[in-house]
This record gives sequence, C-alpha cells and structure tokens, in this order.
Amino acid sequence: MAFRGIDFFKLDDVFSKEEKLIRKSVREFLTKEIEPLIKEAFHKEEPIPFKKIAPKMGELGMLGAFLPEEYGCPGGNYVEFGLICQEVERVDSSLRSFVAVTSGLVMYPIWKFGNEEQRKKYLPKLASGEIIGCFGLTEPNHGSDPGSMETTAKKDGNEWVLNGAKTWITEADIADVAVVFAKDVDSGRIRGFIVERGTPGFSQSAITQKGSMRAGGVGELGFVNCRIPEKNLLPNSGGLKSPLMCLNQARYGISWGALGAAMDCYETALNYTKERTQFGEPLAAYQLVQEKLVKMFMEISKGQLVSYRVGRLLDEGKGSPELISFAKKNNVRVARMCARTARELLGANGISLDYSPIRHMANIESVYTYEGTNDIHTLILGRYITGIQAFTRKI
Ligand code: TGC
Ligand code: FAD
Repeated sequence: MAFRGIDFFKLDDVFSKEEKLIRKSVREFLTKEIEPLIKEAFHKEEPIPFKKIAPKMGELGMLGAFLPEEYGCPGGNYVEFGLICQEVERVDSSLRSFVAVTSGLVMYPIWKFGNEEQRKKYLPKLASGEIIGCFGLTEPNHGSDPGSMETTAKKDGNEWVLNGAKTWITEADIADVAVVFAKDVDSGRIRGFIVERGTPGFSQSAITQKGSMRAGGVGELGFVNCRIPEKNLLPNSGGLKSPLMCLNQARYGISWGALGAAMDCYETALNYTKERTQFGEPLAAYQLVQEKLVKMFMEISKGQLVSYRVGRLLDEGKGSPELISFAKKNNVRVARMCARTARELLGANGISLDYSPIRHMANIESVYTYEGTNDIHTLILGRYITGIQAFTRKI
C-alpha cells in the first residue's frame, strides 16, 4: 500500500507548491528505486550503493537543498530540506544520514567556512552526487565532548600536518572528500580541513557487524603525518563553534527524518491492526490497541508542528541551537516510541524483517545517539532555561 503519512493539522495547506513538489518527486523515486533494496541491504549489512544512487539524488535536488544555486546547489529552503529528510528516513535512517551528512556536514561547512575556490571546486560535484563526502569530528576518546579532541594539525610551510583518528564516521570508507576538524597545536584552535581520498597518510575503513544502520556505511578515518595543502584549510573555520554550526543543520534534518520513520511505523501498525483478527475482531477494534495508535498519531502530529516551525524560523534567519535541540530530542524520542509500539502491535511478526518497525527500531538507536545524544540535548536545553551548564563536573 502506498505511503500516506499524517497531516492532521493540515500542514499541506501551508507548504508551498515547490515544497510539495520536491516531496512528491523524492517519494516517487524512493518507492520505485530504493524501497525494494532496503530489506536485503539491512539483512546482509550491505550498504545501499550510495555511489550509484547519489547522481539520481543530485538530479532530484536532494543534496544541499538549502544551499544557493550559484554553486550548483538546489537553492531551496529549510522546509524543503526537512521534507526530503522525512521522505528518505521513512524508507531507512541510513538514507537520511547520507542526505543530512552530505548537505549539513560536508556541503554546509565548505559553503560557510570555505573560500570561493573551494566552493566552486567541491559544491557542484557534491550537489550533483558526482562525489561523496564525510564529516570527521568524533574520536575514539571524545564523542559528546568534541572540544577535547586529540587530532592535531601543525602548520609546516605551505602545508598542514594532521595526526589522529576519527571514528563512527558516516560514509568514511567510500567518501571522496572528508571535512575533518583538528586542533592547531600552535594556537590551540579547532580548524576545519578538506582531506581528499588518496592523500598520503590518510586512511579510510569501514566498521562492520553493526546491529543498527545496517543498510548504511560507517567507519574510521586515520591520519599519520598526513600533509594537507594550505588551500585545503577551511579559512573561515575557527573554534568548536564551527563544527557545532554544521551540526545544527544536520540535527534539524534529523528532526524531520525521525518523523518519517515514525510515520512508517505508525502506518504499518495501523494497516496491520485493521487487518489482523484476534478473538473474532480486528485488533484495531480493541481499546488498548487504539490507545497505542492514538499515542503514536498525536506525538507524530505534534512533532510535525515543531519541525515545521523550526524550519520556517531558520528560513527567516531566526533559528537557534536550542530550537534545534528541542526538535531533535523530541522527534527522535517520538520515533523511538513509535518504532517500539509498532513492533509490539505486530506481535511475533513485529520481529520479522518482512515488516519495517524492527529495522526502524534498531536504526533509531543510532539516531538517538548521534548528532548529540538525547542526554546532551537535555543538557543544552537545561543550560538554556537555567543559565547553568551541567556538562562538566570537577571531581
Ligand atoms: P560550548 O562552550 O558550549 O560552545 C563552544 C562554542 O560554540 C558555541 N556553540 C554553538 N554554536 C553554534 N551552534 C551550536 N549548536 C553551538 N553550541 C555551542 C558556543 O556559543 C561557544 O562559542 P564561543 O564563541 O563562545 O566560542 O562548548 P562545550 O565544549 O561546553 O560543548 C557543548 C556541547 C556539549 C553542547 C557540544 O560539545 C555538543 O553538542 N556535543 C555533542 C557532539 C555531537 O553532537 N557530535 C556529533 C558528531 S557528527 C554526527 O554525529 C553525525 S551523525 C550522521 C548523521 O547525521 O546521519
Ligand atoms: P559518549 O560521549 O561516550 O557518551 C556515552 C553515554 O554517556 C551517552 O549516553 C551520553 O548521553 C552520556 N553522557 C556523555 N556526556 C554526558 C554528560 N556530560 N552528562 C550526562 N551524560 C553524558 N560522528 C562524526 O563525527 N561524524 C559522523 O558522520 C558520525 N556518524 C555516526 C553514525 C552512527 C551510526 C553513529 C552511531 C555515530 C556517528 N557519529 C559520527 C558519532 C556520534 O556523534 C557519537 O557517537 C555521539 O556524539 C556520542 O558520542 P560517544 O558515542 O562517544 O558517546
């Protein structure tokens, strides 16, 4: 049955023609070309062939949606970016990861912190899906606290020498370019670099045997006396604020994406409980079942209003990290609850990969952890309302 989605608050009335059009074209592409691959990819832990599908995504305007046309990007807005994320994640979170990382964590920093030469060199190719990027911030010893990173950059003539390691990096092994953050040993400031595949001293590898995001790729980046030309330093990056500004983009995309996964779980559970009969009646006829369906329906509907409003505020230049933390934390929590509830409503069939909830449920565990764990977003909001930071404790 074709995906319907939820629109209780008639958001379709306030989406523009362009916003609805991109959602429609992305949905059609996914239904025809990607959905049939997902179950197998997850089961076998064989990532979707991103290199093959990225050009099609580029053609449809799915990559860097909110970035300007002058660099070959779609020139859309944040609501379009959100709707794209919603559509891809209702199919699989690993697809949304690809879209959010490419758009928010690779293209955005090149656009925001790069110079004209870098923008013109990389953005058109990333937007068209000709090349693939990744974003290296997390390290083996520093996840939630990236400010303590150990990867170093040392200026040596016209080059920078990078040493260190990044882990749990989406598309690490297949990326043609990596946007990597390292600490300048002389100034102590965090700077961003573009590292190209094949650079001597730069290694890329995959992490396997994952219980989540099995249709996607994640891996490690290594730097051993890796020499980067000065022209690959992102000149306008400086301090932890730079990578955190990138995270704002992707976290916002996640807030929509999580609702896509949640809607798919809800719809699967709704269809299933209307069809499956126990004790002589469809499951959907029982009050306990209806209570679960209503809870999913209401939480998804509320989450949609949150993401829509944050998107419009971002488009008006009135966004803030705290609004984005609210949306990411809330909507991922909703998706986690919906995946679990849908799984439960499907009974034993709920643990079969023939149905999507168990796959979404496993994927959402990653989404709950990356881009700032649920706890980190609680602490960001806690700091906002109390004015007291509770991230660090001197013991
Ligand atoms: P703190 O002192 O709070 O901030 C340092 C500077 O940054 C500014 N700032 C922000 N600026 C823009 N956007 C934000 N969201 C910002 N948050 C903080 C802040 O104003 C300050 O500026 P300045 O000018 O005073 O220097 O820094 P802290 O070290 O105390 O850390 C704060 C904390 C814990 C919130 C931050 O480190 C954090 O968010 N940690 C979570 C790390 C994280 O999210 N990593 C994600 C890695 S990428 C990933 O997971 C990709 S998943 C793949 C996919 O999306 O599919
Ligand atoms: P830790 O920081 O060690 O946290 C462990 C636990 O402690 C968590 O529950 C956390 O909430 C809690 N905790 C930590 N600090 C506090 C505190 N102060 N107070 C209370 N509780 C706290 N990173 C990238 O840079 N690029 C990527 O592309 C990328 N892709 C990823 C893809 C996947 C599938 C996954 C799973 C991760 C990815 N990451 C990526 C890494 C991700 O951002 C980190 O896993 C995340 O930031 C958390 O870091 P950690 O795993 O080291 O956990």
